[in-house]
Amino acid sequence: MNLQNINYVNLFKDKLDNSKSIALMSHKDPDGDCLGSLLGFGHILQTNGKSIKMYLEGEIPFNFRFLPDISKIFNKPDNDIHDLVLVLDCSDITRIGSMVDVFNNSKKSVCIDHHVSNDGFCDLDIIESDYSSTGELVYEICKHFGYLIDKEAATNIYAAILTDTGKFIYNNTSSQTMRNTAELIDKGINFSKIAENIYGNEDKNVFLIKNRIMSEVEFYHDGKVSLAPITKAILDDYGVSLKDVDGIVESIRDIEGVMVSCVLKEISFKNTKVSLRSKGEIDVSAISVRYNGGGHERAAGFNLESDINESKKIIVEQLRKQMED
Ligand SMILES: [Mn+2]
Repeated sequence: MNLQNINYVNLFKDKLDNSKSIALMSHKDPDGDCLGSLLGFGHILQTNGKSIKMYLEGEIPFNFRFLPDISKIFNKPDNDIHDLVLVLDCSDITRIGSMVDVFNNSKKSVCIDHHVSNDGFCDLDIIESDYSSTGELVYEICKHFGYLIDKEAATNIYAAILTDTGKFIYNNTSSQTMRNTAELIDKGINFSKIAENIYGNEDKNVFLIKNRIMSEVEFYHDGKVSLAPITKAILDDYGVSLKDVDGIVESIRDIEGVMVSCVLKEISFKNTKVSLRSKGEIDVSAISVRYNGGGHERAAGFNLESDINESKKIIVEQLRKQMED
């Protein structure tokens, strides 16, 4: 247990103990941590005698539909009034989308999150940015409360940690993450099956378009920059949507000699989304702040009010300047 601020965690326990009905929600466009922390916490509370209801806006990605309790998630807001709402893995309230109605109808709110940028929008905000994932934070809190954590809950928590640590390789993976993960394995989870479900189920057209885009990767500045544009035309060719095509910017970063990778996504005629990844020597957030974007040294993103070809010129030039500094 290394939760820095044990006081507020105990305040949280009082709120839980004094609540009969609890709503849980996480962010729209769900990912592994969003789903794993939501389902894991929901399951633990239910196992420990609480009445809960889970809410989430947006379609559940195909590869996460194996998660225990997934069918118990409500994807539309309702008029139910809850004593307490728990918001997981959301750095600001806009992330819950239309579930804001359920949030507003709840008597008390608690946020549990690991994003540094969290703006503290609940009555009690438990924000611990040292944690690999919201799932891991939820796990430690529940352990601290002495809640029973069974195999189904552990499966969900494991999925959260696995995905938010990039399969335990990002530097948010701590030795404590590994100890927590070992405890989850001891609860009997089938960790290789979990990984197979999440990572071994890519849609065929998504697989094909990614390979096509990567085969046309462009290199600049003596091979120090790799760049891949994703146009609307190519998405139409393969019948996939932009949100399905992720991971390319990481793949083209992992090439020998490349210091920064860039993916350009054509949102509309004068709107291009830029994603940058760095191996660490070049600070890509220095570029994104110039365009009102966010991120950190190794991963940053922003939008340009230019078409995709113009955006390419701007980025290649910005990266040249950044490398000369
Ligand atoms: Mn997360």
